[in-house]
Amino acid sequence: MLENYLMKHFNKTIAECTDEEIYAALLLLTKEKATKRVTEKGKKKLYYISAEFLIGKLLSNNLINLGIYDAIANELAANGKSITLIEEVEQEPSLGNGGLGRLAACFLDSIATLGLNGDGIGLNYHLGLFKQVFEKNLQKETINPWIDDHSWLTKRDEAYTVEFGDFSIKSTLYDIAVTGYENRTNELHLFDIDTVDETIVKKDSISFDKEEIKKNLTLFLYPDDSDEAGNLLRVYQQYFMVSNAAQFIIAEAKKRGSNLHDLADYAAVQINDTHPSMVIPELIRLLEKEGIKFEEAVEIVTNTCAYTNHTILAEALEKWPVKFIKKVAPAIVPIIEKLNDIVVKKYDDPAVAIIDKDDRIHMAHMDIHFGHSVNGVAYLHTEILKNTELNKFYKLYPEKFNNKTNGITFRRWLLHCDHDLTKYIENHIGTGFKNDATELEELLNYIDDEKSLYDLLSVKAENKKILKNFLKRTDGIELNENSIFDVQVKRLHEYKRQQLNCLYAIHKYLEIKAGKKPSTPITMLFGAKAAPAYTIAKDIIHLILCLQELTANDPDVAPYFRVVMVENYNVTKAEKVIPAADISEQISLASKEASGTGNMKFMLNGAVTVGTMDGANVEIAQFVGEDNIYIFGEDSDTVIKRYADASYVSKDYYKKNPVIKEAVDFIVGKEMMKLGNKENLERLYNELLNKDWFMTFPDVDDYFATKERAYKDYEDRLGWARKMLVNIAKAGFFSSDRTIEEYNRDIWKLS
Ligand code: 26V
Repeated sequence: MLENYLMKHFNKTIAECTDEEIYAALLLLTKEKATKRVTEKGKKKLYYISAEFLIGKLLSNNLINLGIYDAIANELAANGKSITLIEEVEQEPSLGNGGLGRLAACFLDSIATLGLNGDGIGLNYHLGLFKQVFEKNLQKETINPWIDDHSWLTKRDEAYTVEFGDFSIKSTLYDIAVTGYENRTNELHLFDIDTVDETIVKKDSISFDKEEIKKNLTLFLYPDDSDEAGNLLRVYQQYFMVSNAAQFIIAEAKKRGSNLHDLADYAAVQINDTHPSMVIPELIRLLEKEGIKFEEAVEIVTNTCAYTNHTILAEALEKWPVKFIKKVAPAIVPIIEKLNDIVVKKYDDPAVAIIDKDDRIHMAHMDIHFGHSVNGVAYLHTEILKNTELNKFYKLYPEKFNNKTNGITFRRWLLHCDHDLTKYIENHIGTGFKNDATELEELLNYIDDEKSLYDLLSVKAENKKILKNFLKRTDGIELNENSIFDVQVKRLHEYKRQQLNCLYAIHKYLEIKAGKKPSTPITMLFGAKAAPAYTIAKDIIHLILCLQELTANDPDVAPYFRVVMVENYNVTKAEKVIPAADISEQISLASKEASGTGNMKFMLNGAVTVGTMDGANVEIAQFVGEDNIYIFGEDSDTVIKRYADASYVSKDYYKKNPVIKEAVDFIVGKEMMKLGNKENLERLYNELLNKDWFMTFPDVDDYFATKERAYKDYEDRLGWARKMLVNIAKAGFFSSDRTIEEYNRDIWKLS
């Protein structure tokens, strides 16, 4: 297939082409095949609006979804080429940050796979999220240009005008095809402007003039918001995204036959966290311009829009000062004020108002009052929203609240990233699980079959070797493939408690120095980016990197125990790390991780979770049963109570518990001071000792003991393989196909 294509278009054989040329040809071939599939169906269409789409590289995934991966891989191999090396030519799109953006990408895959008519809408950030490099054991941010001559972006003719307070600007639209698995093709629409100027970014940094909106509007995802100009830029980005979205949605609905009074029958809008919330007043504004009265426009928009909440952390819930919106999008200010008036007249409680006494607009409040659905992203998270964080709103609108436990696409997180495990599963239960993930349960028939269990261990061992070779090449890291791979990869945030894992690393290091050697060597692997202005998060990275250096260079310790951190953790690295993991660290402070989706990816790839009863870990625990997961720590009720009565004093734990004291003191001890910076290490030490806002210390004893238990159980290889098999078998519920079926059934109602 490929050879014919190359001959026809380039007059060359596969063997004559470079990997770059083959990549370019595959890109064209895939685009052609994708556009030949069904793209429209039904009158109603979903628009999933999101500031992030962490889509990862697309070549292999598209080949799989188009059903031609094996044919192409075999054809390449027969001509002396490797699909793996060709994959490496592709740049990973830098359009997302963490779970929220990756979830959006998994959802697009499932929407298309289920044959639903639904597109994504976002922004085409030229430099996206920063690229992380390590220098002197510190994170440094550099630019991450990802758009090259061979990108998946296709420029469209459509253009809209967005009116800001101080100027108006014409947008440009780029589309990326979203290929469903053996089904239709949808689109991801990314809006941009032609005047963006990458040269305004200072050399070797990510700093730029934040006030030059025409040049910087779509440069970066999450530009630094530590000052007013940075905050304003984020508002410019958000309004640009939703104004384009609203114009696009209305134009498409009209084309499909809507008279706009019936817009809710033609469009469903999902607001992914609060970044796109201004779509509500913007749609109302446009409907009014089309001659619809304000009251009716409000009703239409309410019936069209639905909101997903992804966090209970107060600092992450957006509240924009009215004066910002007055500057950026003055046309929607009177609309937001009228919406607030409706709320204030109806409900005599300032806590549920949209505009507060300090003149700040609570974006989530607007979504809840003027959307028809509010969902959390895991059972526990939704319960906390209903009973605590958003309780006042739940009392007003119990019918709007619903849970949609997150999911992941098995195309990327099993079929693409773990070929050997996929084959293993096919050999045991056939291929039906690819369309119905719950069929994975049939693997349980092999729970007592020793050969199957040993084969599963071999798959994992092979994946560990693949990761070893990969990290040697990309990061210069030398892994011991015979060690336990104990992995924590995710954004760096205090609530995720990488610092708790670090305290364990210190404890283990000291234990080995004192002569107590583990019977199986251990590798603790981290990957995480910290937001550029998040000081303590960067201090934690500093600590991890110092521990990496300490454990690598100590001959008493290195053979038994190593701390390792991969640089610039992204989707591409995740695809190699996750299949190789033995232990999945999901150790957030209970109540704080809305769901987590990494936890699901690890489980699906046969890693066993060490985690708290938080987010979707709760559901994972229910599915696999207590023998197949390592749960530790205080539960969410206890944590919520501790916050409510402000009873937690970290120093008390430090004083009472010698294990905690020893590990915490080590952070500022002489070994660390030799490797790291006094300022960073002391700041982190003081933070833990005097604040520890995410309550690390109360969970230390249980965490350490639980990890020891997991390491001991790992030695019983057959016993461990059983746990792996149960985790894989029970992962079916966490397919994003299931999640999307629920969104469609309860919220979107597409045919
Ligand atoms: C954002 C920020 C930005 C400012 C500093 C503090 C802070 C803390 C948290 C966040 C997270 C914003 C929303 C988000 O990314 N939530 C993630 O969504 C995932 C998909 O639903 C979910 O699996 C993760 O648990 C949740 O953290």
